[in-house]
Amino acid sequence: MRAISAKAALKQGLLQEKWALSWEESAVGFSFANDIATPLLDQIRGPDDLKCFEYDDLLRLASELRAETLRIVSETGGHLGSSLGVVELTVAIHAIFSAPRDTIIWDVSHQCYPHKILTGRRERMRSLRKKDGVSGFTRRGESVFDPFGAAHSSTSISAGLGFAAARDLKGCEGHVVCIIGDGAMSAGMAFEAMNNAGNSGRPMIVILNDNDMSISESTGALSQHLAAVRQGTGARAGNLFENFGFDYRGPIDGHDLDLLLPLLAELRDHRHGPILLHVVTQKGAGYAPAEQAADKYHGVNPFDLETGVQAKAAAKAPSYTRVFADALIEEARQDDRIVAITAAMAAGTGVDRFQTAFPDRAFDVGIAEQHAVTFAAGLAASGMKPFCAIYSTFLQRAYDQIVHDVALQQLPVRFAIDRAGLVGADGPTHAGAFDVLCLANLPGFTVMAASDEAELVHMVATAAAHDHGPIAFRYPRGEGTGVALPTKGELLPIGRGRVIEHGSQIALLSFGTRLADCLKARRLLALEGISVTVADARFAKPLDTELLADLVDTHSMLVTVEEGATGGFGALVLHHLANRGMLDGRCAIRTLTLPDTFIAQASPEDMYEEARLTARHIAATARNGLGVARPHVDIRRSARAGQQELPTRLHRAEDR
Ligand SMILES: Cc1ncc(C[n+]2csc(CCOP(=O)(O)OP(=O)(O)O)c2C)c(N)n1
Repeated sequence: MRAISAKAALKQGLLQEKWALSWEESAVGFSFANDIATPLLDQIRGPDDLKCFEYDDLLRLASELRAETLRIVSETGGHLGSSLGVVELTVAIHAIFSAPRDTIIWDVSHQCYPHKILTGRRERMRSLRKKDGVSGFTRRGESVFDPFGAAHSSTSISAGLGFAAARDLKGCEGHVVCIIGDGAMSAGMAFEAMNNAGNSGRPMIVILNDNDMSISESTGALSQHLAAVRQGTGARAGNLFENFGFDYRGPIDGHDLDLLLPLLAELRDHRHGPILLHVVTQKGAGYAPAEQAADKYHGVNPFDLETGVQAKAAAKAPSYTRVFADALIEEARQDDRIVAITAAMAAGTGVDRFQTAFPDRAFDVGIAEQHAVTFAAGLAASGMKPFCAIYSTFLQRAYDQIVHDVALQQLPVRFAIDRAGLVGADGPTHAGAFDVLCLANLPGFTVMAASDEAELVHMVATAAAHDHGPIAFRYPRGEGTGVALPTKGELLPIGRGRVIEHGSQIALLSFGTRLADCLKARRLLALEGISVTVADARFAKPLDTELLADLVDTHSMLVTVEEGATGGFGALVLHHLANRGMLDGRCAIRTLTLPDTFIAQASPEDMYEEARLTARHIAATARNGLGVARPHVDIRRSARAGQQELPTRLHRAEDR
């Protein structure tokens, strides 16, 4: 790595003129070297150190902070564009306010890297998003400077109002500052909070960081309104926020410390009710490859600082997301009632591909999962075939809409649940753990999980044809298994699983993509002479009761395996078997689920290792269980002879 001057960086198109100036002033040069000089940043042990800096020093500090953020994320990967956009804002906030006495809350908190660097975590930043490392989001357990954890959006104003109310009730001092993006501001929860905060009259500060970007471009009327305000062509934004009971300042350039510092000082001294400062920033600011990218480098892999090119392992198979999108496009060619809905995750869910094919039939409703679901319910009630493509973790926000608006009315909304299971570096806030137990316990819901990408194609077709109530199918983050893809999806018989491999002693019943690990476990057990059946349940609801009866009758041991929390597929299997008297002294049963903990960030492989859901763990569970299971007898024959004749043996508690 070499250090180059700002002029050279400018020439190479890595830097725009506006930023080159501050690089030049900072006298550190635009450096790609790992040992870049950061003399001012080196003096910062915590935010109080900023208080001794003069204005010029703060300007230089911002340059160093931007360089440091870039350098770290180029090595670790992570949320870059949003962090680059708030460098000056972060410096200004910590120069004016006194965290942790003042409460600083970052909405979503994917933009918190500069904040972490300034609040004593600089040395640990290379462990960002890694196992046992610094979280990519604010986390209460990580630092006193993170008073409130986040990762899902639009929570900051509600939480901030909670802090403000507690402060007032306890008779304490301290400012509450919430920084929220224009994307996050569009969600219902932010408006609910403003409605409450504006009426409360409690002093608190909301900084609206308006970069006119969500992950993709911002959508919706609020976004248009803010654009008009920025351009000075429409109503003052103040009207909107003032009508909610907030004082309003702005819009101002959020990269201009000259403007930011005095305004924040004014806000600090403003003690009369809530106030909103509207700052305009640029996502990816100060790094040309980010500024020019369509997604402004929202989330990046490690990348080459000189070129901006991200490291990417060659894909061995298409991603599940892509397979879903392409399968849906195929179905939509045959049926013009099919429409796709995303809540601000067009690229993440593949709805962007669908939108390219059918611009009028794709809806990006903004960060609004609740609305997305009820909007889909309205479409379904009108005879359309809505596919709501939402990550498992974000679907949590729309549970009442799923129950009340969809399930209760038995409306055929199709839920395409992406990122099911553990997701890796984003950690527990993004794990898709709870959708099965939430959905499969609702009357009339059909719930499927794809075991590979070919199955996903079939499930898209099955969902498209399913008009008798809500139906969901889940699939994980990342690449498929590489199986051949069918040219056309087949209709799966509802509530029917399939046996993949036949054996005689142990049955592994998988729901989802742990099927591959079950097959590996089968091979491991075969080495020990243990004969294993592997089945793919396909459905958690309705359960394939015939398959279950068959597996229980003909094996000494049944192990269910799923990438979800307890209370899901395995629990439904146990309920069914228990209530039919099929646990009474028959086959030993174990249910492998995610453990009853929130698993910390790590690679997906490490997370599954911790969850004890790998082939090795499946084999060990089966082997241990077989040790206590009674030897297999042909139970089916005995059962036919009369249940009372069956040997009684208590089902042992799970001993994982
Ligand atoms: C409830 C919820 N839905 C979706 C997301 C995924 N998401 C993460 S960041 C983001 C965009 C946020 O945009 P904005 O608030 O404007 O911040 P910016 O990245 O532009 O700084 C989205 C949709 C989320 N974090 N939470």
